[in-house]
Amino acid sequence: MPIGFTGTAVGSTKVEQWADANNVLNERLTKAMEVFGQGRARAVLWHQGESDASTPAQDYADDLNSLIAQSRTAAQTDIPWGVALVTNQAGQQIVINGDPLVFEGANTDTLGSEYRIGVHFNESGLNAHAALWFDPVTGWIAGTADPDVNADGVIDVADLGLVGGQWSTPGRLMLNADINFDGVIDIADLALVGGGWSTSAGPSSEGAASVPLPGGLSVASGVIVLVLCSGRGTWRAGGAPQDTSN
Ligand SMILES: [Ca+2]
Ligand SMILES: [Ca+2]
Repeated sequence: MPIGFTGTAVGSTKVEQWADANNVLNERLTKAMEVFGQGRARAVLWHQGESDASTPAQDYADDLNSLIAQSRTAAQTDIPWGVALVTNQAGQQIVINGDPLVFEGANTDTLGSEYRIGVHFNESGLNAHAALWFDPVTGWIAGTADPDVNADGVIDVADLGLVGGQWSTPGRLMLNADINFDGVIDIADLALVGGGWSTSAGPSSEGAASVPLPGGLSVASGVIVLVLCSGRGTWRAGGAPQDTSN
């Protein structure tokens, strides 16, 4: 599955600013959803919290839940979110635990001073941050394995044909039949088609199925929107909230 990334982050920002529908930050995210169109943005990765070190956890969660709801309205689908654990971990955990379409992202509070210049990540820190996202994102993708390869809303002989046609290969760019994302099309992918036979496709293909391409093909690829903000103030390992007000 080809995936692109686009960044919408702004440093030194608070979650309440992002949640405010009249704030330009809010518009940055919702506009990105609208630009890519229904179902084409497949996830939002959220790394923010250093500027909310002193924000009560429930307030943080309320604002982030509000932003997530607004993003889904703009995306016209229940877009999944990956929420990083950074500084205000209590607030982030409320959101992660309360929404089945939110998965736990990178825990960057584990990155110590050797990865930072003050509160900000140095080059090693940025690389380590990216690496910390790898397992959560690949785990989420694997968990959303969708045997409706051609995204037409039904799992049938057409999907079986795509698996057979790409057998023992890594798959092709469009209509890739590597359903479980393990790098090869084999019996495991076939089993996923069989297991979902003649059922409606799951929610992960909604939207993708409605994106027509020349020749009547549709595409199950998409874009991941990044909101990976740097912080203002201080950072402390373990994520215990602390006052960062100026
Ligand atoms: Ca299908
Ligand atoms: Ca496979």
